Amino acid sequence: MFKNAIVRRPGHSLVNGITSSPELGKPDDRLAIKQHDAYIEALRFCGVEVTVLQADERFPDSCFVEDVAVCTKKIAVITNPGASSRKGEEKEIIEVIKKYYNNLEYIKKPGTLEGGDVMMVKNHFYIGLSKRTNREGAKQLIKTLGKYGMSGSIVEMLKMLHLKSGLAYLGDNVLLVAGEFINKVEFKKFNKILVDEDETYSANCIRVNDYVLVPAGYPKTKEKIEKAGFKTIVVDTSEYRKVNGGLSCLSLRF
Ligand code: CIR
Repeated sequence: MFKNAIVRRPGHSLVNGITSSPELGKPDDRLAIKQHDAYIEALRFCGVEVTVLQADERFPDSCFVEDVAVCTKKIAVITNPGASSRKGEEKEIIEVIKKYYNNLEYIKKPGTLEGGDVMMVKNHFYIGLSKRTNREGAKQLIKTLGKYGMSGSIVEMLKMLHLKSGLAYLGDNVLLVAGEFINKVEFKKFNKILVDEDETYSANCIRVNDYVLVPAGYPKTKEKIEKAGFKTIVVDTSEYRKVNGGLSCLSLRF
């Protein structure tokens, strides 16, 4: 069960967010705000208390708060983002995280890690080695988790931006999985829902209590999730997709 979520409002500078898909165009910042409102509403509908932080125009990608902390049952780990334009975002989350956690740990240089590369399955955390998260960062996280009776393991990856760009743990041993992760041995034990190639973006769903939030525009994935027995809520993230962001990136949930 998640009781809390933290989100940060998108700023006008979202148009300058990092993207590997410039062909999708720049985000419309007004529409992005409307979509953010709907996202918050969906989280609240799922029974989560949402803390809404003000936009921080200095950091175009700062609405993607998932990347700056890893929130577990026992501790929160403040990350060290691997993208140079995102360094410093992590400092801006500390104060609010301290309201919820007595124990804070930190990923330190030369380690880098972004929360989008960390997938929690109960007390185990899968950590993707992406362009943002290096082996040193992953090792630091595994060591820290170990101190608190939790565990972590490394997942090699090649193509996706973040681990959770292609994976979502939906609970009850069900894993939503796309692209390069479909045949990975480390995910063999899960009951997998395979995301069609033309809907890859929709692998970034989130289970929030009794619902799975699914991005708008991916009917095949939505149907598969519903067939597996989950209730869904559709949230439009079209403007965030333009800067490689999605449903998981937009909140910290704990
Ligand atoms: C970035 O490249 O850092 C942002 N434009 C998107 C971050 C998406 N976050 C995530 O997948 N957890």
